[in-house]
Amino acid sequence: MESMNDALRENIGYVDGHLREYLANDRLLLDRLYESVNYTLFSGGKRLRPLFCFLTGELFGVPRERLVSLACALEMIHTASLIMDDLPHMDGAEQRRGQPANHLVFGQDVAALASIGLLTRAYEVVLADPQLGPELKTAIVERLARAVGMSGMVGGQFADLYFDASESKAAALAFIHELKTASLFVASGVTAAMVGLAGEEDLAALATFARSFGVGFQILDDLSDRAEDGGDVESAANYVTIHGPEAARQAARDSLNRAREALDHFAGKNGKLLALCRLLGRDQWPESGSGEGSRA
Ligand code: GRG
Repeated sequence: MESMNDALRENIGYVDGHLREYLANDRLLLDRLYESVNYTLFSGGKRLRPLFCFLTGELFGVPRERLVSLACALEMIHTASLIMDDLPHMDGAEQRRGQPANHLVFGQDVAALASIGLLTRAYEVVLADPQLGPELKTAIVERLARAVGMSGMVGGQFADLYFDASESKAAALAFIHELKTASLFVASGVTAAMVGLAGEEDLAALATFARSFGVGFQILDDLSDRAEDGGDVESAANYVTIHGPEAARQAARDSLNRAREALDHFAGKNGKLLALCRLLGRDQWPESGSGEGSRA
């Protein structure tokens, strides 16, 4: 477990170095826009989607240097979504990672532009990457756009905002989690595998893995939000508020176990991704006796 923690830390430094290059401001008049972008981009994110991308690439022998633009693009998309999610007409959050939300520091107008600017820069850096051929780049950007748009994060956010908790809760929640959160993990894995010229079966196994990982991750995130506010803050409908923390913990466990089962397809080279699943779920069940590949 320690080694995955070390990998996480090392990964943050590696990704941050490249993100700084991609987000360097060379226009005098845009200082405040870049400040807003960089304020949230460098406020302590775990860089999980880049790591997910790199670890998936390793399955296909792709060195992370070849995945840098893609990994940074994924983090830019993620950050853009957080800035937008915090805006008053969305989640209306006042804090992000223990600091005032972007719009409270820079104003809603600048925060909205920072979000769209980052999202657009994500596509730009992939398309400008000389390491990736034109067909591959186009396919990657198409896959990223699908994960972000109406059939991905935007659709999931919409469903989350207008979700009627009294109607078919289980199906609606699963739909929201898959679109809002899991779709970017699926894209992180699938696009890295595309760089590794993965075949259809591998891509399908990866998508199954990443979808379950992402759903489990979202439920754990809702659980940790509840732990932080002690259950006092009236929060939006989610797995925890609807089904309670015990059922939520079980659902997260089930999801992460499904993710680990999907990794059986990559037996022999799936150790790091399995370790990432364990790291994610370690507060939810004891680590003792869980060898590589074992189920909680
Ligand atoms: C892409 C601009 C854009 C919009 C898409 C606003 C929106 C539409 C979607 C919001 C999706 C959202 C906020 C999902 C929550 C995902 C989640 C669990 C985030 C927390 O991820 P961590 O823990 O965060 O990886 P850190 O802080 O480590 O980066």
